Amino acid sequence: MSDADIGSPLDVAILMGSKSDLETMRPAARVLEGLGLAVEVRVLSAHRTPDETAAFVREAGRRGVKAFICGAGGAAHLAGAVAAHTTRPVIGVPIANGPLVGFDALLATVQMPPGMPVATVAIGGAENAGLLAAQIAAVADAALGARVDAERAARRKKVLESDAEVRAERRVGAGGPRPADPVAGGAGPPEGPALKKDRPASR
Ligand code: C2R
Repeated sequence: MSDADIGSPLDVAILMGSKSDLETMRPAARVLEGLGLAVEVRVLSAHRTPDETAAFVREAGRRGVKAFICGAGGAAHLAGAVAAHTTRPVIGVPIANGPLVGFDALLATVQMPPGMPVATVAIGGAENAGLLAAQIAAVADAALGARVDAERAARRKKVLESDAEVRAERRVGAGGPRPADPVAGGAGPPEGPALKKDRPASR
């Protein structure tokens, strides 16, 4: 095969079983592109397009893909089927879809047989899937690692800013910290009932 057949370099491939999964999966692409990774997003189904799925996994391998992210709902076999065609890391995103709102997809994605690992994130957890893929790619890329660290630091800063805002708002609203308010640094709530372990054992 010539270089021309190999295609453009690819860091992370994002697959989903249906276009109906797209809104749930968008955060994975957003996070990865924000970190400067080359991403390709495809609608490919282990059930509906098995041959095209397998062909894409092989092509992505030739293009240097570092991780696959696979989102699917219901009988979610996409991540497992992709894992069957590659030893690159596969991250599964169970999609909430249909009467079982993702519980079916969660079990189908997470319960892989030994020898075929799929790292499964939360139902609808595309953002974490993107971050995890970036962290995987960063193991061999110090510059990317620095960007991943900066992203984590930005999230920490945001939480601390929120904390400062809430504390300031409570100070303004209440005219200062109330003595019994644990959030504002007061004495905390009155003692509750004795813990179970302190009670005499029932017969
Ligand atoms: P439609 O909305 O197209 O009917 O799809 C998709 O991921 C989607 O959440 C309904 C749901 O079927 C899922 N699907 C799979 C697979 N292919 C499609 N679980 C697969 O190969 O695992």
